[in-house]
Amino acid sequence: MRLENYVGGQFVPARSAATLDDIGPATGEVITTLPRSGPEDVDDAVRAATTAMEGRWGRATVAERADLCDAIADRIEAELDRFAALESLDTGKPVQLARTVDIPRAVSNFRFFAGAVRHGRTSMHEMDDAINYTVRRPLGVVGLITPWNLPLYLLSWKVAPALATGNAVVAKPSEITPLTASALADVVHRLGAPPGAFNLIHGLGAEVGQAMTEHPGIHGISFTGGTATGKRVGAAASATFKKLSLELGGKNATIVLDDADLDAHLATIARASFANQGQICLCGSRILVHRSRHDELVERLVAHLGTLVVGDPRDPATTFGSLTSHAHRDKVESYVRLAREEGGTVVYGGGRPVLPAPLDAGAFLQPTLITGLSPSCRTATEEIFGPVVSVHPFDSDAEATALANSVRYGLAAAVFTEGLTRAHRIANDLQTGMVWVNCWLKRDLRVPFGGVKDSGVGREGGDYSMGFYTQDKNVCIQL
Ligand code: NAD
Ligand code: 6OD
Repeated sequence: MRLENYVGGQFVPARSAATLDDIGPATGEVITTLPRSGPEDVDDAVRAATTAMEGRWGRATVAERADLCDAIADRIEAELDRFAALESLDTGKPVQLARTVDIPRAVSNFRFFAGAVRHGRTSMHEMDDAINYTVRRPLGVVGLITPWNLPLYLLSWKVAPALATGNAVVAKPSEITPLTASALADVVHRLGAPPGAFNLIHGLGAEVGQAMTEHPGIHGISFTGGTATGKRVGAAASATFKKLSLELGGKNATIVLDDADLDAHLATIARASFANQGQICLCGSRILVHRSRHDELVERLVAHLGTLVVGDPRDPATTFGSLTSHAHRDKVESYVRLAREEGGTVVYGGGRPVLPAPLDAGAFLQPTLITGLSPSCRTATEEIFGPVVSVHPFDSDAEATALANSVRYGLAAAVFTEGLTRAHRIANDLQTGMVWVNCWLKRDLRVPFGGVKDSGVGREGGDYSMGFYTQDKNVCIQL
């Protein structure tokens, strides 16, 4: 199996014929190769997308666009096992997680935006002597750049609204996890979508992503990834006045108040910390807990972590897989060392699990819980993006909020309390784009998704995505 780009309805190698290896992180073995594309391949894709907008795809009706999204959803759903196996192989995540979260969510993304565009509304503003009506038109050619942690989930979160609203897409998935993006291109191809409506270019961020953000033929960029990369994307995209959506990093707080019902919520607190091996931008990598509940929470979390099944991602019984690359594990491990230097006590994990061959060569790291760190130390304030979570006591709701707000990021937070008034007050005072109360990652696809501070610019989801991928035109008629 060799992956190829998908340009103008054809599967093609990079013009240079250069390739990159795709490594399966659970074993370190090469799974396949992918094109190491360059600016010339991006040019080809933009040309194909522009031609599509000038041709059949640009004239597609709302019903045709919605039907295409529904058909993509149906195909992915019908091939759930294949997609889940590919996602697990590429990322090291448990296949069961891919089967129950990643792939079903990709299906929902396509179905949701098919429905959204079918039921879309525009506005009319009446004056005494004139009427204004506002129409929504696609942006044109949009560039979609995505990370490795939830490959198809996040790619489809962008492709679905972009196609539903009538844009032509140039997509660039992470070079670390290209498999399901290629499987999506295969589905689009088999469905006979108009050539050039969906184009896929594989390759490195600095080579393909950078060329996309600089390309004058791309009218908008939706980027999900790290904050440092987001800065580069923003700077490059501004030179050609591209519309921009940036979903970036986080250092989210899970706040456990003195009245939290741990019997009801312990499993959610653990999931918020360690789901997908802690590699979800929304994971609560800092647990702030009222001092009166600190020891109880730590003890119960340690017991819970002991029940996780670390091992072969292909095994349906596995609940904790490998990290997505060896380089990333090196980075996460460096934070465990740093935490020890900063005076932390590792109360669970901290090392590599002992696993049989070939998993012994995989990028595994135990779920790791650390106490005793200052909330202002590097471990507690920098994004680690892995299964390393620190626990910090506080004495008042005001202190919890201040600690939560003390970092440069502002993506999400979760609050656990039985007190409704306290929950409202804390939710109001938190400097984040999203707050969950007594739950985590509960998703209604209509609500705004995005962060403040260094966690990004703009919102995606529901009307926010429909607005991002379109431009409004007002027509004023004198009566
Ligand atoms: P990354 O920033 O390294 O890469 C993301 C994507 O950008 C990849 O496709 C990469 O190839 C590309 N890229 C790299 N350099 C580029 C450049 N100069 N120009 C254009 N594109 C470039 O991020 P990652 O390591 O793949 O993912 C982890 C990061 O993503 C974490 O910081 C995490 O918090 C963040 N993330 C955020 C969200 C969110 O919704 N806020 C969701 C998932 C991940
Ligand atoms: O749920 C979503 O819509 C979303 N964008 C999740 C992002 C998760 C980050 O890793």
